[in-house]
Amino acid sequence: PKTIRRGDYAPPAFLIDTVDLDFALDPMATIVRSRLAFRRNPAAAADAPLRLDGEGLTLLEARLDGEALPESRRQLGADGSLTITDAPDAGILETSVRIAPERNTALSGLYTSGGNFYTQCEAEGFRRITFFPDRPDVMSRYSVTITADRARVPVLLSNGNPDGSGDAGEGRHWARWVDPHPKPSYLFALVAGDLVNVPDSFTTRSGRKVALNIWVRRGDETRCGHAMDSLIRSMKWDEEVFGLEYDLDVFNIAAVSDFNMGAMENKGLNVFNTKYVLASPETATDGDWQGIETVIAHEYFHNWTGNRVTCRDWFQLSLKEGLTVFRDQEFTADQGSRAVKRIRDVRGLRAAQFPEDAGPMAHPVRPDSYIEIDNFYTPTVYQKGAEVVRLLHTRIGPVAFRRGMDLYISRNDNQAVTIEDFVGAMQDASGTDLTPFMRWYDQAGTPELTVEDSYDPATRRYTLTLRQRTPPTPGQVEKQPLPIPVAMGLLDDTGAALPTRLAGENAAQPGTRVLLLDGAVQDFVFEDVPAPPVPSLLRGFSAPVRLKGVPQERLRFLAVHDSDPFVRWDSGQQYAAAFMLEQVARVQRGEAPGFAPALADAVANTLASADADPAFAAEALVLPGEGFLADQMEVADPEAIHQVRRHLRRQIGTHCGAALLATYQALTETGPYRIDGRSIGRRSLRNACLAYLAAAGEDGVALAAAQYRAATNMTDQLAALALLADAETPAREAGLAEFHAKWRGDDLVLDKWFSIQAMSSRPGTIAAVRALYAHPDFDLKNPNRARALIGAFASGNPLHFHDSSGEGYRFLADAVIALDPINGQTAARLIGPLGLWRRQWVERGALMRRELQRVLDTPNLSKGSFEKASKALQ
Ligand code: HT7
Ligand code: ZN
Repeated sequence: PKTIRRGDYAPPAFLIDTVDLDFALDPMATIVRSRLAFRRNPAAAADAPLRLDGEGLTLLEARLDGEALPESRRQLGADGSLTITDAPDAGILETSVRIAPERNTALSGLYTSGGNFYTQCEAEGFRRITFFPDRPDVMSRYSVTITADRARVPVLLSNGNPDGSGDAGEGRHWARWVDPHPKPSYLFALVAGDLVNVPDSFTTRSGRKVALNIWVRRGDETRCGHAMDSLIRSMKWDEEVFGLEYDLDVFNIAAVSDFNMGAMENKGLNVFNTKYVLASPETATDGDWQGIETVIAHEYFHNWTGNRVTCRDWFQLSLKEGLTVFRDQEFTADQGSRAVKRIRDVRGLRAAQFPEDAGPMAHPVRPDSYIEIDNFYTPTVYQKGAEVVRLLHTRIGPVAFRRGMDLYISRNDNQAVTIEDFVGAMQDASGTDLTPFMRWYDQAGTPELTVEDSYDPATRRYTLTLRQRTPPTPGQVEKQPLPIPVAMGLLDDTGAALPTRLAGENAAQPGTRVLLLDGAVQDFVFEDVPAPPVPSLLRGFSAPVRLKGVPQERLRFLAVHDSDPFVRWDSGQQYAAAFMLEQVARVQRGEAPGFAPALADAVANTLASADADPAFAAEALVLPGEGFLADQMEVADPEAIHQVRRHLRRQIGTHCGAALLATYQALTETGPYRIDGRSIGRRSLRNACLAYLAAAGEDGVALAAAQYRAATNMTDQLAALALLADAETPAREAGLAEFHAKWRGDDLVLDKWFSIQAMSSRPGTIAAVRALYAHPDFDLKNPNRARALIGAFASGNPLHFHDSSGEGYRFLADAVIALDPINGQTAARLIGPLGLWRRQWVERGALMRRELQRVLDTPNLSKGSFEKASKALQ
């Protein structure tokens, strides 16, 4: 397969001003007629032919300026494209093609799910619907007419505003949609079928009334309230915080249960995975509620960052994704606890992006090349991309950042632009030279930040030496220093904040300040420091780096005293992680893991003050995860890590049993289920206590069984069932069977049943996972179900995935090979965990490589899976 390189970008030869599409919908034979008004792009080579992308289309007819095109002037390429020779500089091209949505299991292009029609065009799905220059820098105005059987397909939706509907005879009907805003083809959408809508409305701050609709399957209407509420809050927030108003008369969201990702921001017609729309207390966990709020906000925010201002090419993907993740993170932070949100986001970044940056698929936020762009919707492009936007925000401050956003949008509205355009707007709005920050977009790998310090009592000078180093990544051996904003403060020995004055400054600053480390090593000299201070660094996680080598006693001190909640939480985590890694080393030497009374003290202190902020306390109680610990090791040892974590949980559960039980009982909910931040925090804390109690022994397991039976909401029920699924108790089989019987008819809940079992640490889990794969309710064609079992096992169960027999690896490879011909995109995304073979013992690494090779040797492998497996093996 061909490698696409960023440096090879060339402007499109032809532009398409308007697109008129006509769909005659039929599951096996949909006819798509298209009328394109094209003209030669003055910015491109004058002699380039008119080439239209296409994939799997049956061409029925092609006409140029009203005349049928002879075969001699139209060539169908081996890749499915259509090239017109001797095209005039401007004209009208009409094509008619046939496609079979029902056969489309890849879920890219036009496909059916449950008898309804849906599209997914990002990144390159539009070419599976009609012939078109399917690239984001071709922006056109669309009108769409849809015709279908009225009884089976009563609802006909597309982008933009409705523009008429009527009877088409013979039991069919039609509807027309017009989108006044130019857009790239990846934002095209069509949804049609037997759907019902939950309506609402929003009046923009300039007084325009927008009709809002969420379209779902009959029966799901009662579970859309939270999604609608999140949408309305998002619309309001974007007006208040960024001055951005919605720009159409309607905003439609359609939910579909077969979907390759979370959701899609098509102009005026977002398509969502049902997972990110449907929620009720009985069926959705607090995590699901939070996920819905995030994804609804994210897709809505794309209306300006992505849709009105879009990407010139797919290498610029983070221009829309990193920026929009930053915006959705800020939205959520403003809805509740900013500190807890930051902690959760950093936890997510470290769990997914840091390992990616340290593995074979490491790539810059703006990649240099790809084979299959679908493989680059990654934590690096999304989450690290958001961190880079946050860096800029920290560097220039919120006021200049907002000015920069205004400038970015006003300069680039209705255009397809690059990351330079975004950074350039921030630079011009702030008057700060941001050129060095471009390195964050172009250099892969997670920088390591180390600290040394010294205090001179004679001069009362305190010198902080910051050093950075970025390890080599595939294809990028030499690394440049990056500009790293380090938000920091100094504490005295009682934990009180010291004002800070750097050499050369006139006055001391109170509170947090930001140092800019922009060389490999730099000294920061503070004046008038009365005694040796404790530095608090990287407050709020001001840069996506690994802060290394902070001594344990400083971490303990900061975990208790720092004013910055992120540093308090992180210091506790780093302290625990360092201790746990020491115990892993002991286990590897054949010794028993030890126990740190300091950790039990920290848990006791957290519990004692938990009432002030239960959500924060819950975050502080959870020990660093197995993946996080593995990522700290040069060569991981999943068994030893699991053993140490389990041992420590048991020890803490035993030592702090009384306090844990008291907190657990005090948090028992009596009133109705509520979904505000405090209630969610109380449930998280209560379930964190329960997890320790269950780790400690039978009484705790019995408590989990009782909670499972008594729970009236999915959060508490699932938390208890997950603990039972890990335990040796008769309540386990009973609970799992009862849960299955109760929720068999609910796809989203049943996914949880599969995941819980896939992530169990019990012996025999691999065989259980194989049995679940053969279960009548398992459906490889449904991406949610595939991820719930295969993804949860490979990414969420390091103990069994890395079983020394290699059976876990073999299961994953078998599943990928079976899924690839059905849905290559989803198959390729599952391969990731096999790529971390360099971080495992040689014997395990060999087994992993063998399975990657088996994937690679599969005939007709999709180019996505080829890219993932081949890069993993390099
Ligand atoms: N922009 C959307 C990405 C997306 C996607 C990409 C590839 C294949 C299928 C897809 N579905 C959605 C989602 C987002 O980030 O907002
Ligand atoms: Zn997005």
